[in-house]
Amino acid sequence: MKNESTVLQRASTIKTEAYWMPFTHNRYFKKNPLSRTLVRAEGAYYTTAEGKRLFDCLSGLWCCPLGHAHPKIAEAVAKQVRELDYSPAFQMGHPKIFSLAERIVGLAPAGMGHVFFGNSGSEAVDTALKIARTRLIGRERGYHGVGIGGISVGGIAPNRKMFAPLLVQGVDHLPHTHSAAEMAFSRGQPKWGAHLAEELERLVALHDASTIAAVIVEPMQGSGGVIVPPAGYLERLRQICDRHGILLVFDEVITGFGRLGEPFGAQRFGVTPDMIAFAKIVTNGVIPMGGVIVKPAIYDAFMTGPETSVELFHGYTYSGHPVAAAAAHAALDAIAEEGSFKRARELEPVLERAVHSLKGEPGVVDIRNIGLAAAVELEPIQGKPGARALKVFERGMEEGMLYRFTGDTIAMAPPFISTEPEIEAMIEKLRVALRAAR
Ligand code: PXG
Repeated sequence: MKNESTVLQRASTIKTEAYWMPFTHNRYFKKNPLSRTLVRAEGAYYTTAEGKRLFDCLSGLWCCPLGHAHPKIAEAVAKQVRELDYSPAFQMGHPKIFSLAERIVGLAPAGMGHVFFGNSGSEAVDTALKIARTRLIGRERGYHGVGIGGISVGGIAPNRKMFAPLLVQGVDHLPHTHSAAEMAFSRGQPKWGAHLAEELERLVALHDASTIAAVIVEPMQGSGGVIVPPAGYLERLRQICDRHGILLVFDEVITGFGRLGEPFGAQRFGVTPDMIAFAKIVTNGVIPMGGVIVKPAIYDAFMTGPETSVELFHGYTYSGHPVAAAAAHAALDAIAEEGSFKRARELEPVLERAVHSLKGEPGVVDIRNIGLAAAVELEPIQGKPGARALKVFERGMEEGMLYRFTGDTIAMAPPFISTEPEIEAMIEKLRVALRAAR
């Protein structure tokens, strides 16, 4: 294809120096950029600047499970750009964002009422925290984006350490729920660990409930390495929050819109929070969008004062962007037409069976899974944390697989459009890469 070779040629002349890459080892990347420069995407596959096809094992960064270049979404975006490309977010509205909010409330667990929009998970989280106001309780190993609020309630040490003086005051953390001794290689929800929710009682005793506004947790910790909530844990958190009048916020940036086979983790686990932060899959990753779904009581609490006064001094230029709204409508249409949530549920046991077959492979110390998400944790090479996972990642690309690695954990969250043989191949290639990286 002439077109294809032009794209590849153009990519091969890229100068990489000016771009400061996010969450990336810039210097290492820039030594050999072409193998990791993507020029095309279609369905469940990327093509690199070297012309190599890669299976998209993490659905982009958890956000593109309906497949790339989805014709419906592409068309909706193109049409929207011509019809209404931008509409001021403050004091103005447009039809698609009102209908989208209604649609998202319809997908959320019963009892939710309103949606506030931003453009990312980080903005969604910071919005939820601003709605709750202080004091805030997060959790160890939690990832809530990179806003000052998000890193303050987050529990991933390197993300906090660099910005320690900027962290929000008066935040405390629940312990994370992972225990290698109690739950290594468990499938789905571990049986051990519900009691860890009682730590919230300890924090309430320490600070007094009247000083605590909200607890924020990911129903399943994604970036922390697919840490699955112990059976009964989220239920207990809900009970304790209810007992003390504390808001429970679910950060569903990863788990929202089907990753766990239900619209939200809330439905998968049968626990309804007071606010849900979402992003990513809402537009299939095509246009940035995020937001917060809140219960009516929360919205109503702000609707006081003169009718002409602004109730919440918060918002973004691109809150509820029309093109993002069009992409979200098309993504939700596609989800409904293609039965994506059901498909994710069907593939869950395929992924579970396949990924747990890696037990016993070199360096594998734990395997975790739920929904269409799985992680394989590796024993770090002595004195070189992250080096083993990097080797696996690089070998994976040679094998045609784009895995995600952070630290020494390999994460996978394949597209909902994956076939069973593709999921099996993703795991068999990982086996090859693990054996090569010993
Ligand atoms: N909350 C959660 C639970 C997330 O997973 C964010 C907030 C922030 O979203 P934005 O859109 O601001 O990036 C996230 C983001 C990974 C990975 O490999 C995860 C995320 C982003 C990039 C990589 O696990 N999650």
